[in-house]
Amino acid sequence: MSKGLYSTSKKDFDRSLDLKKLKPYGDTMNDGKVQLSFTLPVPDSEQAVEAARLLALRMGLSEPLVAHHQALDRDFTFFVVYGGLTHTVDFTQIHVDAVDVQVMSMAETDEFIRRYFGRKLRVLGASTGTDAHTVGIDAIMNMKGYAGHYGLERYKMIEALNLGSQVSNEDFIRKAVEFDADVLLVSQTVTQKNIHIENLTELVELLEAEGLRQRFLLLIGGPRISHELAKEIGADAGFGPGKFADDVASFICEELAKRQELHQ
Ligand code: B12
Repeated sequence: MSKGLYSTSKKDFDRSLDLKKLKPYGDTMNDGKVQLSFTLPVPDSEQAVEAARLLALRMGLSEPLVAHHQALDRDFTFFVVYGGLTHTVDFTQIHVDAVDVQVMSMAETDEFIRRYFGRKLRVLGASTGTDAHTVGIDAIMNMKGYAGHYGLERYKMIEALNLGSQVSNEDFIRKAVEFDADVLLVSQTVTQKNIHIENLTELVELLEAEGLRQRFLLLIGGPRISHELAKEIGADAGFGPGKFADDVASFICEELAKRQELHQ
């Protein structure tokens, strides 16, 4: 009996979901509840709390509640605000240009490369420009991998070389030629003032100027890199959080195989 009751209430609950007017879910459908955090460059005070509440109202939160405020130092205050978002999005109209690939296991990938290319694929990676963040590129390349996904260095049919961080575009290209890379992996984490876009654009321009752009499959990644942005910049694909070595290796196989077929 309790099972029947549960399914009836679940049905009612689901019926109030309107994908054309999608809102965040807190603890009831369509309540729009969100929590956000930010810092204001003013001392912690009642006036600062009211400023945070007013800003949340202007962002479209109904009944904003400043759940937490804390002085970071004399002149800065951190806030956590809770409220109901009044805005909605039409989920049915959202189309995203995403990497669409059948993800293979490491063994399947090795077998694919052996059968299809008959040699190891060479993959060169780095975090370039002034970027000192190495964890992202390591996650994709390191032998031990990340979050249960082995990195490219562990694949028998991939020769992976990770140059680390703060590699200049010029050095990266020089090494790519010397290593005779098939694939270039570039990680960009710092996005302040669009520095990642400038640095990646420079890389693409340098490759083009040297007539090398088509020689390499160029994949970029990082916390604010989407496939769409990567394509706009002139790379072949982009990978953000939640993507691992197996996604990258599968894409490499599919794309290089496609290119090989075109040239046969
Ligand atoms: C650790 C860290 C550092 C360490 C880095 C140490 C190291 N060896 O990497 C240190 C202390 C050096 C550092 C320095 C700085 N940092 Co920092 N750092 C972080 C932190 C805490 C974690 C980043 C991380 O390791 N993520 C984990 C990895 C696994 O995630 P990921 O990079 O997204 O990678 C995944 C995907 O994106 C993808 N991927 C990534 N790269 C690639 C590449 C390819 C080819 C592919 C296919 C996929 C792929 O695969 C990965 C797995 O899914 C973040 C905050 C945070 N919590 O995220 C700030 C953060 C990234 N840092 C930030 C900043 C501002 C800085 C500094 C500028 C601070 C300063 N004022 O000095 C400096 C910059 C130094 C420099 N010259 O680059 C900001 C960036 C903000 C922005 N929008 O630019 C962040 C977001 C912190 C913040 N909230 O302000 N940082």
